[in-house]
Amino acid sequence: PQATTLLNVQGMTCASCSGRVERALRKVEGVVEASVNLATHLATVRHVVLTDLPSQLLAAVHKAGYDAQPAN
Ligand code: 9UX
Repeated sequence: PQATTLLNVQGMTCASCSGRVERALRKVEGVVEASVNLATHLATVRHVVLTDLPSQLLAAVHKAGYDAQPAN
C-alpha cells in the first residue's frame, strides 16, 4: 500500500532550493514521487508504507540543508 505524507519545509528561497529538496526526498527508499511547492512551503511525498518513513523524509530534508516539520 501507498500513503502520502505532507511536510512543511522552511528555508527555501528559490526554485533551486525546492529542486534540491525534491531530489533529496526522491532518493529516500520507498518514495514513489515527491513534489515541493516553493510558494506554500509544502512537500507532497507519495511512498510505500514503511516503518519510520516519515522520519526518514524529515532527516533527508535536514541533510539537504533545510528545516521541515510534519504537516499532516
Ligand atoms: Mo537559490 Mo536555495 O540561489 O539554498 S538554491 S536560494
